[in-house]
Amino acid sequence: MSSPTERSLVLLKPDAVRRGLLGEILGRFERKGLVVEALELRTMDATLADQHYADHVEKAFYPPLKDFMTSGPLVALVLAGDEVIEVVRAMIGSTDGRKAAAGTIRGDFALSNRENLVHASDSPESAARELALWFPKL
Ligand code: 3AN
Repeated sequence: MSSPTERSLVLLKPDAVRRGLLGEILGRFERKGLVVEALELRTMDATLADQHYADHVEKAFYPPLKDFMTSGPLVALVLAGDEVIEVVRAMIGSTDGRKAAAGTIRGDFALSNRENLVHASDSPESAARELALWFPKL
């Protein structure tokens, strides 16, 4: 018996929208074989930012991160597929785009540890929390 398909909450951040990289990034996920189950262009407000980044609100890097994440529209996605959480994390690369491996999305297109193009759930627990926050009706 196959296990139920896993889901991940993925955000194509405001820098991805501004830089015209939506097609490039979404295309990589599609070519990998992942399925887009929901997709929405929306702007994060302060309340949603504080909820989404609940683990980071006390950190020094949070105020500029919040400013950036609320600075313009982003694309919120639900991606589904076998082991999608781990697969997408590997595809986006490490947090700091300057250190992310070539071939990853951040490694190929980001030169910052704040404006790093993509957010993706990092565990089944964070995926469940983030999916409920962004797509409560799904
Ligand atoms: P990731 O997105 O790789 O899971 P987290 O969860 O550690 O990284 O951090 C959440 C977000 O906070 C990152 N995507 C990045 O935009 C920002 N961030 C993390 N660490 C720093 C830092 N040292 N300076 C600035 N921004 C940071």
